[in-house]
Amino acid sequence: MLDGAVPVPAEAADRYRAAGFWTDQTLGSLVRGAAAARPDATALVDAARSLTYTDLDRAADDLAHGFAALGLRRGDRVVVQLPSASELVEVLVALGRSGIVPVLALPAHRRAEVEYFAAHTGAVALVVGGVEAGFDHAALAREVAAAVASVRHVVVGAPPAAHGEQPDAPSPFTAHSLDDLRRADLTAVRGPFEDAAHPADVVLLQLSGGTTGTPKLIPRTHADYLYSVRESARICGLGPGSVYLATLPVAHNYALTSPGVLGVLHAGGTVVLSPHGAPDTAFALVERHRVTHVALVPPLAHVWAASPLVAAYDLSSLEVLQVGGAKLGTSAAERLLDVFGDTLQQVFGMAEGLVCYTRAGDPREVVVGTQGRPISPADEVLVVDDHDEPVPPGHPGHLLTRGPYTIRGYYRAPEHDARAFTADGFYRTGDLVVRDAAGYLTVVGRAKEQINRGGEKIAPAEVENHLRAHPDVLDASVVGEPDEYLGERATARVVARPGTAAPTGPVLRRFLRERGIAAYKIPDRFETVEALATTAVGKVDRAHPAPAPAAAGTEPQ
Ligand code: J2J
Repeated sequence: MLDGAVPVPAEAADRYRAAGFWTDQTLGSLVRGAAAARPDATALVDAARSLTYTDLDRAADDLAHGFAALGLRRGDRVVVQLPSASELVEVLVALGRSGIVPVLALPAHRRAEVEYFAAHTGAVALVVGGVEAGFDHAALAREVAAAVASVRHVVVGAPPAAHGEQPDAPSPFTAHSLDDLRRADLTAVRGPFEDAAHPADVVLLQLSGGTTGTPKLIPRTHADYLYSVRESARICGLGPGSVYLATLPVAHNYALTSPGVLGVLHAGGTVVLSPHGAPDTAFALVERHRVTHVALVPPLAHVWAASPLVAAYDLSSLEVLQVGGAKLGTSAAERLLDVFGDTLQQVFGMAEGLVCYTRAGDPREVVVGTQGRPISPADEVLVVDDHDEPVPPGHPGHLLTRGPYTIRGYYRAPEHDARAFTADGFYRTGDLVVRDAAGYLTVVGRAKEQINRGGEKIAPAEVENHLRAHPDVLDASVVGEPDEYLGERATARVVARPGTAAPTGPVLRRFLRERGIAAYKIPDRFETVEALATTAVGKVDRAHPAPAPAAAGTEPQ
């Protein structure tokens, strides 16, 4: 197994194999079955093109040969930051065949995150898009490659304007385009790629929502990941006739696996990739492609339910409208049922593993009021008090879980693991839930230091570290506050260094952007305070707004 990943104990692994949960399937083999069975069926549609299963299968082989020609091998890490388009899927399947391990950066990530992912994993290559939404990812990749010694190659997707230009010589890395990798002149070897990956290998490194100063990476194996994908596809009723509209970033675990793009490819259906989920674009795609399944986060679901365009398009093909990533309130759930009929499915999942779904046929009050029940009969769920003692059904407690697709540890993070997992391997999700007698979970709160901004997760400690780097900032805390649309938004409380004026919101916003953090992590509001509130044990108190004397001033948005 990949050095730095924590294996499942042999006894449990044997059980999962014996039960048929873990099979020999790998990500690379996922598409081969469908390509053989239905070669001309459409696998992927994006704004630029449409690929059959045969096209996708061949593209993955060509790219796998190309990565091999660059000298990349099974177990190597590469940071992948591509937009949600067909190339991302081709690259993931190709890497899945090679056994090369992608770190799935989101399109929103910037220098601080991408550089950290590359350095922490010792990545040998970066695979990135060109200019997307006004941001030059290729230029960012070149900067990161120059700064991180392990990076030898930068591979750029859709050729950027500067494609072919090499950075000022001498350069420690070489630049290529994905088209170079597909081309026969790079490698004489063509045709099917002999899969190098083993089912027990790490298939990819997912990003944790995070609670700490540095993001944590999640090593998932082919066997565990694909078990959750196959079961998710079954639970969500996917088949060859299914059409899934991907409106969320496909690199995110939800849109990739619950059942997401991989679930659809497993089932032999069609994935329609949209750059975003705004009703005008998304509804037109639903109508045109007769979309059956779509995954939303609550803020987007609110926009869909409130959109006057609902009446302007034929949305009658929709069978399953998933909402997950953050808590969906009961009145919002009722409204979705009113507008979209009996299509709502709640999804409560985490990139670390456990995923819960409400099921087709569940009573209305279950679909409205709960976040579903786990995928697997082997998912072990404990709801405990602050001393890890179980609470009775119907009482709130901390959710701990262990099972056939939940990690036993983060990548290269043993100290954090000691806190995030119990001694017997249960993951401490940080979520507060109530479990009913039938095993359905309702999320009632959160004990972890994380802000869930409409499904996008922010680790306050990470943003606070960046704020403290400002020369005029003595201290800072970032807290979540209720927001009608997003569920939560982030507010930064900033203490100025003595003798300096506190930097204003716009100044800090620019400062954070220049530090190279993703835009969604930049606080929505900034407040100046004289000191941060502390708890009885001297830790920063995020639950209470300000100490006495009260806030010294509030910066406008
Ligand atoms: C309340 N909180 C939720 C929900 C996630 C499927 C769906 C979502 C994710 C995901 C995922 C929630 N109600 N319905 O990976 O495969 C919060 C919890 C959880 C954290 C995980 C998937 N659905 N959450 O959101 O790794 O706090 O995964 O622990 O990004 O999101 O975040 P993440």
